[in-house]
Amino acid sequence: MAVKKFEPNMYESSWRKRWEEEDVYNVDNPINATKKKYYCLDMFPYPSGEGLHVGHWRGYVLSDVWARYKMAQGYNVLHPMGWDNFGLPAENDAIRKEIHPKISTAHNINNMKRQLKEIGCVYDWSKELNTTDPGYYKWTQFLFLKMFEQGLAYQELQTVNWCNHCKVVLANEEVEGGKCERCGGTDIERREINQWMLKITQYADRLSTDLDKLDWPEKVKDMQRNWIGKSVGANVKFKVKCPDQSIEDLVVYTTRPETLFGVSFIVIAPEHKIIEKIVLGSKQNEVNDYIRKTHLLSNVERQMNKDKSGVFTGNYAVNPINGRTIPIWIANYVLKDYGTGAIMAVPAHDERDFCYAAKYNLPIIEVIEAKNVERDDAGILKEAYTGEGKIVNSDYLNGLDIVSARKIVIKKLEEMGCGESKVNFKMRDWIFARQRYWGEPIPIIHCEHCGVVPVPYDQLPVELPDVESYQPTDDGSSPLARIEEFVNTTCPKCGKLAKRETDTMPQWAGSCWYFLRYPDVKNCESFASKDKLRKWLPVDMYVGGIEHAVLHLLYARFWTKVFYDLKLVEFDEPFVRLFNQGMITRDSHRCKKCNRYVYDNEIDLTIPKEERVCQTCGEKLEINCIKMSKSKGNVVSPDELVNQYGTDALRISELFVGDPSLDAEWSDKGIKGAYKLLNRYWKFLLEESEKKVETSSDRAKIAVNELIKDVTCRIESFKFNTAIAAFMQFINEAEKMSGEYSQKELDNIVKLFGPIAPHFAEEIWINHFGNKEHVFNMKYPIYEDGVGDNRLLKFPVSINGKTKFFVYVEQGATQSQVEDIVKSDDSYIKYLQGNEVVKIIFVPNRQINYVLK
Ligand code: ANZ
Ligand code: ZN
Repeated sequence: MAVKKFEPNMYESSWRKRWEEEDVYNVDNPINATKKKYYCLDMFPYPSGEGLHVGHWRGYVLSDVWARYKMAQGYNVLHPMGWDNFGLPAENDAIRKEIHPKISTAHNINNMKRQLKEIGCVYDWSKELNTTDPGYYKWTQFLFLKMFEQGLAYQELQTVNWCNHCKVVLANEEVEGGKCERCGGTDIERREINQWMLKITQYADRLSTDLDKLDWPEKVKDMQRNWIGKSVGANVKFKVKCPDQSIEDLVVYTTRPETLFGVSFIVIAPEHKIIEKIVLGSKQNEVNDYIRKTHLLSNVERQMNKDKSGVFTGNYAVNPINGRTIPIWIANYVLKDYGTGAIMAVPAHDERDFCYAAKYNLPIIEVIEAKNVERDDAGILKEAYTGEGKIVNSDYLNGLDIVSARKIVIKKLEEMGCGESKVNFKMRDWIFARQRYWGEPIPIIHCEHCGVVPVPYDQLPVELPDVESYQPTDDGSSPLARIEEFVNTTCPKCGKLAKRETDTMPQWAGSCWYFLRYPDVKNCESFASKDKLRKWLPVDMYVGGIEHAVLHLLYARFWTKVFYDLKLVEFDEPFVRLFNQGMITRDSHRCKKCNRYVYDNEIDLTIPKEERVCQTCGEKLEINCIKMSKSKGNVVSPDELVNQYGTDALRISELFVGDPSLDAEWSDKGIKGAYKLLNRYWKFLLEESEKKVETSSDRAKIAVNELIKDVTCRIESFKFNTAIAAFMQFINEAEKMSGEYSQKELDNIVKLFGPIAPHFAEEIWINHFGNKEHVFNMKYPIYEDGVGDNRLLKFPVSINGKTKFFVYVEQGATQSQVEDIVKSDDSYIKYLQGNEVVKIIFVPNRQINYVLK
């Protein structure tokens, strides 16, 4: 019986067309009304002009398999897509090509949308959104004003990182080793400007502790915890007598108050205000010199600086716990913005303090008994001891452990009015402004009489005006500052002439709340209706790369918490579950001499790696397997692969390339294997169906039932690669049992394919099996206990310890019975015939293992 040939290109695009026409993925479609909701979200893409490569595909395929699997479980799945369209890349790109960002990004979106549609995802395009659409950023501005009203948005003079090449202030995370990460090399200059800030620090504690309630990878939670940097300790007050005889309080922050008896000096940051008052006259010149020198260094250099230089102020402070006087030093290893900008140095138990004490010959007082350590002849530690131990040399604390001593010291300090427990955070407030064109205008008006006035809500959006030159200005102000019609306005309070804020919001703004908008994208009355928010949020599954582990995810959590406090939303965490997909890597070729990456079309990939040379200069190429990226010349485009093998084959090879959570090296062989696999199933399913078998054999029932179990539990645990492996293994057994499958078993196999190869499953389901309903609206098959003859077992046959195939044997079968069945199996010829068997290990009802010579 000849069945129709497997030709995916004959049906894949027409299925996509039909799904779109029928609007099957629209969650508001009445057929979905009674189902439970499930919100599956991909991280917001930025529409770059480069188009998608197979590395991008992976993330989209992974989340689509999950979304389709949830649909097959009976959920109404919202899987939306949109464009994070503002920001520097779009702006720089547009400047380079001399096209207005509006036009170039629209072009990019069209291209990317076409490419995304080829993946066959269940995106509900009726919910598409774009952050540069005034109907969207109206609400970004609205939410900004809500924060402004709460005092969470404020202006402050900031020393900023300025890149003279990009003409832009950089966030700290955009600075790498003192250089601009955007243009990859310009030295950063420090400038003072008045910046809009968001007070994320007010939420630091909740952002840190609420991580505990999230079903996120531990790694990401740790990265956020470290970023927030919650530190529990105490502030301790030391008295200082100034040269003018007045007494000043010098407050230090310490996480180790139990070491207070071991303090041998104090160190303050060179910027500390108290310096003006406490330095002795004789030391003044030396101190001034030192401070001038540190100011020449950037913050980055100061932190990298291994040399613990410093200067003595000539003055002393009094330790409140024992009245001892200790010298006060100034050194740049103490940061001005952390804690109180002053520390109590305990060289015996802190490495930095130890180095400093060693260098300047300051005393080292051991207060935690150090065991098994090196000491000099006088018994002094040779390095800082940071471990556990009993307290020593500390009067009434002696003999206590660290934790109890800490409690006692804090209590004592509080009684004396000399200190208190204190929590600090490393995280700083968020600079929320850019002096650039392509962003949401900050909806603020500056009035000479009334000061900073918010634009009234009914005047939103403040639209981004069209400009002729969107190039940044040399003096650092936004290009908007040049447009008089935009800048000049009247004050909403007093009606007099006033000026608009010309800074725009940073790249991150639009993605801080987009997940709230998707369910209700067209709402003009509010950023989203209460009903829709209640129905759809929070997001059940968020899928994206680990590169967003900190900033985007932290910012989105922060905004959500603010809106929760304002009763704008009813949940305080936006993403219940998070999945980070690994990246696709591939060999990149680089010529050191020409200092450039060499593209595939300039290399003969069939010759061995060691022999590949640069065509321009003949130099041997440096080959590294790194993240796929256009700039590294190692991308593989999906377009040709889809043309040749079809979307489903590419989907399967993306899934099979490795554990979804880990990086994986791309191999062009994968797609051939995937195509073959689909081809085999195609033939098998169509041929078996034509046989019209009434009831399946027991072993066929068991085999399909086992496949259901393997595939579902592997999808559940996000191990999609092993789910594909289950399909591969099954077909080997299945072909041997030809003629034993009824339609019911075949139907289940097709349904299992639904989330993975949706076009393939739909084509067979409807056009060959004659069903009317879409396959993705069918319930996913469920593993059943006690299928088939209860006495029949699916029995693994191993060769040298590795399972190679399965046979079906009766419960309790003896070794010789099993051996006979193995001999009669088709796979016997392939694996065993003609080989010398040294030993057979048989475990009744479990397995048989042939050890070959
Ligand atoms: C005494 C002490 C003894 C300390 C000891 C450590 C070990 P985290 O966990 O990072 O919060 N410190 C405080 N403010 C600082 C500043 N502005 N710049 C540099 N260092 C600062 O660490 C807090 C500890 O770092 C504090 O505890 C303080 O040194 C130092 F055996 O105080 B400790
Ligand atoms: Zn006014």
